[in-house]
Amino acid sequence: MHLYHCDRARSFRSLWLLHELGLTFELTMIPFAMESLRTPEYLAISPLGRVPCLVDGTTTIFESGAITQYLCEHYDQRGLGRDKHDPERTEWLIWLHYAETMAVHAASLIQQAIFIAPADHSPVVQKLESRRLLKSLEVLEHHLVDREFLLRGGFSAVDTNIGYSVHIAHEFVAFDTLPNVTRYYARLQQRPAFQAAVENRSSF
Ligand SMILES: N[C@@H](CCC(=O)N[C@@H](CS)C(=O)NCC(=O)O)C(=O)O
Repeated sequence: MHLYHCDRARSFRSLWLLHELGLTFELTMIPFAMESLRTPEYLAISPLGRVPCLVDGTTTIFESGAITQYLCEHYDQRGLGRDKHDPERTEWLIWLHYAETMAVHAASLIQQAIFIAPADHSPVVQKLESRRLLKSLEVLEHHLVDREFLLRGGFSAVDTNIGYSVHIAHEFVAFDTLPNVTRYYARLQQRPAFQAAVENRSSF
């Protein structure tokens, strides 16, 4: 199995989950820049030139949510997925996709920070996206009032998707009004698989 990853990008979710599942894989780091992601070689693997992209034998998968679902359906020996008969399946799916709802706001802020020259930064976009990101975190804050992880059944793969969104949101939004999210983030940061992903490691 082979994962294509950029530092701080959504591919963090897949890298973290590969570690949580205890899988062996190869990691290709790509600089987080247009010219590195749009080479003909990479576009042949990932048609929009984005990360993550996972190649498993003859199967190529892009979209971080799809990679989470694929890994759980094919390689979950640790109970991190929820199959369609599981009572927590619907909730698992909601959080899997909510992770992207959160991430689009953070992605817009990252774009301003990385891809757009400072002279072209838009304070309006920055204010609007920060506010919408905070609103999306408030939903999580409310959900985490009586639980340690997203599902009552304990840590699951969707915590890697939402966890990345929280991890990246932390760079742009103050967490002072979010005590439950703050504790949740601290819990996630303690996981060895999270730490391995922060260090872009392919094994730990
Ligand atoms: N919905 C996709 C989004 C993928 C995506 O946009 N990834 C970003 C990194 S976080 C990327 O590759 N950006 C490069 C670009 O926009 O050119 C997913 O969840 O995988």
